[in-house]
Amino acid sequence: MNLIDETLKDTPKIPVQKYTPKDFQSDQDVRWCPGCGDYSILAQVQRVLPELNIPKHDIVFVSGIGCSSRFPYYMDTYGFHGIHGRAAAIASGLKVARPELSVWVATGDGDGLSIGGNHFIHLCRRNIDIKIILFNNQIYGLTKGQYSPTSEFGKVTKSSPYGSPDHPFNPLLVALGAEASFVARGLDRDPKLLQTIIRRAAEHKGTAFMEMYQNCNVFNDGAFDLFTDKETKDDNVIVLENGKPMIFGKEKDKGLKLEGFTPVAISLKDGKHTVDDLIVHNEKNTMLSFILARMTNLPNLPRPVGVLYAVERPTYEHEVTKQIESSINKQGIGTLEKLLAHGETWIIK
Ligand SMILES: Cc1ncc(C[n+]2csc(CCOP(=O)(O)OP(=O)(O)O)c2C)c(N)n1
Ligand code: SF4
Repeated sequence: MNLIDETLKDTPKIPVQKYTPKDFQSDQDVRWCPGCGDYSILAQVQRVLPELNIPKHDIVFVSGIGCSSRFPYYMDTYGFHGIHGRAAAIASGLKVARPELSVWVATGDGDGLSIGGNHFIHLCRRNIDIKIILFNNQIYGLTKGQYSPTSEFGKVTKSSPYGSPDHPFNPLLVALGAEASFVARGLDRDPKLLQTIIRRAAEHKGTAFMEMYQNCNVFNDGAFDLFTDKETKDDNVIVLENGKPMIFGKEKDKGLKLEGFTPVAISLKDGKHTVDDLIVHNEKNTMLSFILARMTNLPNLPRPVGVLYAVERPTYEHEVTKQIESSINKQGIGTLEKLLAHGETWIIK
């Protein structure tokens, strides 16, 4: 017994024509502020999707509420603009009911980690095959500049005029702690890196979490300049590549080594170190992924970007479908009446 509607099986899986990025642009005016980092992320998603050869009618973008959550309007695919914080819940229901769809979540740091934090961790834990793009601008954009769960300690905003007294969430650590099977970080001003991450996430079977640093040039301008500006980027960012030693710096003259569990930045020109001393990136190493994610909060270390972690494990929808199919094979298709009258029942007199 197959749970997927038999009629859907006839839906052609191969697009009739080869798509181009333009095919994924909707007829809606994009209403983000000029210069907003959201544009770049949208453009890279539209660039990568044609490569995936998934028919447009099998793709769904689900969002909550926020500037970034306007994303589904701008994609010429199916979409669902949900309610604040509930994109993960809506997308989970959709993917479990229709496992053949390619389901994506577009969410903000407020939407996904504050009001939606609980749904987010359970989506990661269950490993439902959903791609999550978290637009992290470290601020509430749509509601005009209140501090968010990723805003830094001491941040002065409209809702924290004397500085935020909150310790911020580290989205990568939250996702890893909830056991997401794919965890990556991208930068809005690095289109190539974004494309690599989006492509890898799309190919991953399981919950793929992508934190995207996104500049809100109206309410939190320059939050990530150190990591995106041409002048400072190379010395402050380390681009992770699986199987490669961790080298960074404008002149590729710096590296990362481990002293116990502590990552340390070293010079490759000091005569004391060679490439052999450096950490070799391994996307399947759980401990290493935590060490890399934790570097976000440590001073004097470059910010890791790229794919931190990618492992295969069974998806929730696969397990659920298997269980239902095996029950139906054993017991036949049930009815609501049979279910209500089954097992322990009482007659109240
Ligand atoms: C239940 C509920 N609470 C609060 C709001 C107000 N609200 C709308 S968007 C938003 C935060 C958006 O920030 P973020 O998710 O970081 O997205 P951004 O706008 O920065 O892309 C809030 C608090 C709401 N719409 N619904
Ligand atoms: S308020 Fe900020 S996040 Fe929202 S559209 Fe404008 S620049 Fe982008």
